[in-house]
Amino acid sequence: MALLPILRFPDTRLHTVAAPVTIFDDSIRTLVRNLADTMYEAPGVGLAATQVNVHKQVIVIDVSEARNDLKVLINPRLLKADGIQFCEEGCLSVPGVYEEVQRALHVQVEAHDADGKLFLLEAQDLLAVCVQHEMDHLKGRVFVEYLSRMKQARIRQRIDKELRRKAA
Ligand code: GNR
Ligand code: NI
Repeated sequence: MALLPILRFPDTRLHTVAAPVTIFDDSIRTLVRNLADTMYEAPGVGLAATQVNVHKQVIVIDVSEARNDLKVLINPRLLKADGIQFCEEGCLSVPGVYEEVQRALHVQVEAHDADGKLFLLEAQDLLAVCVQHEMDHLKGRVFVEYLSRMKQARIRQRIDKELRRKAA
């Protein structure tokens, strides 16, 4: 089992735009397995390759209670988004921060699985939130960027203070 280190906000590498996967080979399947191991170990309900400094369009998600429903989304494409929901989001790249974010209630996404097979995913509620949160990571976007300037400033202050405390 390989656990990968997760980049922490405000690391600028989190703003890198991920490239599409062009070849579905063993290296992609290994990346998917390592992402899943890292997500389950964290624990989190999703993880994007961007968060482990691999800038390819690869996402793993598991929102199931039993942690046995892994979804792998490679080169995801949003086909439809409708409705509105508010969810208290967290992010493994911004530990300790939980804030309400507005998202589409329902999304339809087309993606490839680890073997390169194209599939359609219809998602709502938490799964839809997670899909949108992870697809944002692939575009270099972190959920705190949706918050007010004031909330972002407070988060940065808190992180700076914590870093200074660790350095002291
Ligand atoms: O573990 C996670 N929980 C979560 C909760 C609400 C909305 C989104 C998420 S995703 C997050 C894991 C993560 O950082 N994925 O990028
Ligand atoms: Ni995240």
